[in-house]
Amino acid sequence: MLKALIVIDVQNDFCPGGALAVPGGDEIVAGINVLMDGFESVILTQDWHPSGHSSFASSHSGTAPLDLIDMPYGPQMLWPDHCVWSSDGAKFHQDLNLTRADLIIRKGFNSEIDSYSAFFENDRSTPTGLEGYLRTRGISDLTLVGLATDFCVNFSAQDAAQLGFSVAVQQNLCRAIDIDGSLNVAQQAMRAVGINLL
Ligand code: VGL
Ligand code: ZN
Repeated sequence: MLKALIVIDVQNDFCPGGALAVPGGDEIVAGINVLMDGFESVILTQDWHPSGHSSFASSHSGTAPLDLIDMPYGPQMLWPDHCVWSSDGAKFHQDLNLTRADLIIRKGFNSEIDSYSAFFENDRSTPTGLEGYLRTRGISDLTLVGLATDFCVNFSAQDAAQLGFSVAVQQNLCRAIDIDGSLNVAQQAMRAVGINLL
């Protein structure tokens, strides 16, 4: 039984000063680096959007960040432009230890579909390939940390649990966007599918 640490989206745009800054996003970096030592495998995710991505409010006339729009796959929250391919904002926080990463998985690169989860895009059916990577390596236990607790960590953790992985979220090494109680909703949903909230 192999254990992996999955570090979600610890990128400049989600840290203070970034385009979609999560409060305290930079505070978790040192603790994540220390936690890496306890895992056989470390996997990083990187939100990675082409410019003009359909999740950006700037791509739709008459909309603002945090508006909800109807996409072919369902409702989608709009965001400021963030984590655009090769921008500084898309880079990992400069203090994050990249050396231990076995795999860096990028998501959200499909212009027409956002991807909060590290497993499936927001149409809930297009796979990123992470499930196959984990299964073929015999990794069954996942601990998730990173940004943001209520979006990408939440969606990734729920998908992992639904796929049958044993999942924990180490909350002190996560930070939330928390829009209209979204953190509380996410915590309830994660508990309901058997995720261990540490
Ligand atoms: C995220 C909104 C848009 C996240 C990514 O990493 O939680 N949130 N893109
Ligand atoms: Zn994004």
